[in-house]
Amino acid sequence: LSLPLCKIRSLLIFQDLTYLTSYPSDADWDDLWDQFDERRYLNARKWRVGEDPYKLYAFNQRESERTPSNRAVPDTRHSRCTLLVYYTDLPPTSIIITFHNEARSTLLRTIRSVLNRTPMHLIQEIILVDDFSNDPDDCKQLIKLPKVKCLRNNERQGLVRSRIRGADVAQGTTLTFLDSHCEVNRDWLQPLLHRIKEDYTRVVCPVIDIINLDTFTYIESASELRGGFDWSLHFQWEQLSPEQKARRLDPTEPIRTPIIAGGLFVIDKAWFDYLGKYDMDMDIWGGENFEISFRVWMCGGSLEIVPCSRVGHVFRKKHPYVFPDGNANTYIKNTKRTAEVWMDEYKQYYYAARPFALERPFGNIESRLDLRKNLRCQSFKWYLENIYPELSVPKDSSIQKGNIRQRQKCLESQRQNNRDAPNLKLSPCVKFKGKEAKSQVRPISSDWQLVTSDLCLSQLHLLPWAPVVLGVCK
Ligand SMILES: [Mn+2]
Repeated sequence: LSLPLCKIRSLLIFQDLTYLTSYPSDADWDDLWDQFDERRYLNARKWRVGEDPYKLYAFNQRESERTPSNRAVPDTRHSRCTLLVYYTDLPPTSIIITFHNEARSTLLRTIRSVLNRTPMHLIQEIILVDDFSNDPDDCKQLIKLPKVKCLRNNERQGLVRSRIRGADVAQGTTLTFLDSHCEVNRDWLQPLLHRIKEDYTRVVCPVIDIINLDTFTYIESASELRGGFDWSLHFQWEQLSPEQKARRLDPTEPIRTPIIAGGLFVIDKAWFDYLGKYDMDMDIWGGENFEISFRVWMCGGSLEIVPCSRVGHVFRKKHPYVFPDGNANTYIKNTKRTAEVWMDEYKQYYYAARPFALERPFGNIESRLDLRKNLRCQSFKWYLENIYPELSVPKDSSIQKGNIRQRQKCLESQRQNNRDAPNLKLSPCVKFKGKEAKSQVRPISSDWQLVTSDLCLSQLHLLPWAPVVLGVCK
């Protein structure tokens, strides 16, 4: 027997089955569901013939509504996962689901999959945080379901402040954050809570399976992936290196990840509070996963993906909702706050990759800098050396800022309303107090390249009056 000690202990405790009494009987379940009129809830906001089924949610609303809320999903775990035994005295968790104008069918299926595939004694509560959706009933009507609570924001707060609101009222000792268009798979929660019971500083994620946005088919995703990113703070899934793969003798073993995708994870509540929750000044969506990932690693915790825990998620190609400040601006504000607080001298590479961020406002970060100091967190250099050595530091570290000049004129960026990329044009060079005007400054590397990462000077169309912009290189 090569089982670790904790697993042997679990095997012994497993004889005690008294905890099973906390499951409602089948009849009790039927009663609970009867109190909730599912068909009425769904019909009230159903897709209607003639409407574009992708219009509201950027996934196929019609197909989602045709998919039963209690459908079975394929068990996508490695077969060896079924042999693992977990602590039987795991503490119940508070599941926090925030949403803004989510489709009722996907929201309900998320909750129902949780209720169907989680031992009831492990659910302290399911806290829905409705981030000011148009219809308050999307959330309110769901409190008829067992364990479900509903909080509603009086104005749009975004993911971060909504999650904090849910976390602050949570009564469980752990917090389980879920997206509002998921389906949890069999025994998804136990392996996650088990890892935290062993070590409360672990922040753990399931493997995220794919729910197809057109057909709603549940598809197994590769399990030997981890989270990575580039200097523009763009998240990407990465294959484990051949060496890392060779070291993995047990496919059920958790994978340490430099960064989490952010939508789905479990964290000890006291640890979450101690580490400073989230950065309250981040808006709507995006970038918060970098901030919490750097903070967890640099301040004494760890991040891991647990292959025996599987949760399906509808991946979309675009956001179905409005960013009041523009999608790119919000992402830049959030990632700029992250870079300024956590990346030390390495933030120069972030700015080199996202030169627009240099000009963007990002609010006050003093309290986050204080937090970092009080927690005595490691440097970003330490993070790079120990947690993410695969991220290569650009050799050319000397990025200068300067203007691009033709005789007396300088290349100048001109911001337009509701546009992510500003126009560029030649204007008379301007100086304020001996310094170049901000709109005329561009980052330039030591070999005189205009540093724009994946952006190139381009024209929107080929007509002679087409404006010059910084656009994606083709
Ligand atoms: Mn999502």
